[in-house]
Amino acid sequence: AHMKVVLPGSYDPVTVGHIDVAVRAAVLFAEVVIAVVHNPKKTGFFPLPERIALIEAALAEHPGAQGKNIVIDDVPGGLLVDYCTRIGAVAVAKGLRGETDYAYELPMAHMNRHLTGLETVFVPGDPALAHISSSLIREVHALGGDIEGLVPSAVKSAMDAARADREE
Ligand code: COD
Repeated sequence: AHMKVVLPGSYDPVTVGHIDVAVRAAVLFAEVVIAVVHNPKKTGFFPLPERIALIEAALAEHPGAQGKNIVIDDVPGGLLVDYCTRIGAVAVAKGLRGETDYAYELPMAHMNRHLTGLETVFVPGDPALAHISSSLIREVHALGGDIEGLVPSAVKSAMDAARADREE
């Protein structure tokens, strides 16, 4: 069977931590769907189409992603489990940076299994990348800190351009 896994997130913006987890998941599953979830309550930093374009650029520039079956899709709203049913995914995969991620993710894993029987697979992230989150990237960048190496180069360029626009 062609086992498909969904890697959901906000990806605002995508980081090298996200890409590392996607590449690991691609070793386990025939297809990895990076699913950009639209949260109507959040006005994100990047609009959805740009988040998707930046993930595409990130995959193109990451040597480990070459030849792997990693695709990108958007989840327009509604329950993640319903999206997974619609596309025929067997599981959701979540990257874990540490205990805090686990504590946050476990109830969601239980709830998703309660709702439709959808399973969750936890993928331990690279400990060298455990300090990287989209929210800290946005904060450090906004305050003038260096995010080189923490995000794909396309993301750094796009964030620098967004800041230059704001300062104009
Ligand atoms: N190393 C390892 N893993 C990482 C790293 C890193 N450096 N950085 C991020 N990750 C993992 C996170 O642990 C997370 O699992 C994933 O990457 C995505 O992270 P974000 O920050 O882009 O996305 P979130 O946390 O905002 O995404 C939350 C969801 C959108 C997945 C969640 O809210 C959801 O499923 N919403 C859909 C609506 C729904 O069904 N709700 C009910 C859920 S029970």
